[in-house]
Amino acid sequence: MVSAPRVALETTLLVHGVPKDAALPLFQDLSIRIRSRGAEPALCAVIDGAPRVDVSRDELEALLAAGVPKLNTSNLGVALFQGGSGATTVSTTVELAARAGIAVFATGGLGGVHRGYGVELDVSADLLALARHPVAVVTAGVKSILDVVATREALESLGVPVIGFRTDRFPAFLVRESAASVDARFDDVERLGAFIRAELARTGRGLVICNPIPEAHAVAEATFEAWREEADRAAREAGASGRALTPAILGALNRVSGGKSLAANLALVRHNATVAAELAVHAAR
Ligand code: PSU
Ligand code: MN
Repeated sequence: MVSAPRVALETTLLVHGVPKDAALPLFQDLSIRIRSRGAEPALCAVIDGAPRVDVSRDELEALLAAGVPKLNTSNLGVALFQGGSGATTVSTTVELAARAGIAVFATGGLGGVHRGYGVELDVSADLLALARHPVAVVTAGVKSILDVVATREALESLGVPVIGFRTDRFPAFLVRESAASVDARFDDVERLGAFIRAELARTGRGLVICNPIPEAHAVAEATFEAWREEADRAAREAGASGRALTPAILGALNRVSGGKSLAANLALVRHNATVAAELAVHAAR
């Protein structure tokens, strides 16, 4: 019997991106959705120095209890070498997934260029990793706590194809559209799956599949902007920087929005998992 195509999932989103009590139910929910479309979830992490793409529910529970660090491209190798454990971001999930032969990965929103570059430089390792590893990342665009237009430009500079699934606009996480556009639009899941297969084989590099947040859960841009400004201020006043900045802003956003940003975040991740599973099935044919 031929095994089902796998859909990679990341652990940073679960361990650092949502409140602790939301993580296990979210993982269960994503797993059910992925299986319902004929694929297998492949949760990625580093556990006791081993790169893993088959993390179980119990192992995730242990990672949550231990409060493991975030691993991006720069600290992955040290964790592996020293026998440590950690949660993979988009950057390290694509690395582990590619090595395991997994073609499709579902996340929430990509990391990218933080606001205020020019004053300070904070660019996510996610961007370069996409240009290096042959995995298609299904995302609701770029986290709109970032500079969305600058991030879109950076993807262009890195030569990463940015595909809109049923959209012409580059989505911005909880907001359905941004000022930026995509390289091409696909409306048919079978055709996009075939493109993913062809493009990964052709280049050996990654691509971004933009799947906007479902209309029913989307947040109006002005509303989001008001939340974001307050959350950004709170995170910076609390002294968050470097790897801690993104989780701090997401946590503050949840408080400032009275839980609405979290509900929207969960909705878009679920939607991405469903679409990713369908694409994985078609990409494998
Ligand atoms: N998208 C979400 N929630 C998250 C993240 C993305 O909806 O928590 C995580 C991903 O793991 C992404 C990381 O790779 O944030 C980016 O962090 P940084 O900006 O430090 O590279
Ligand atoms: Mn950063």
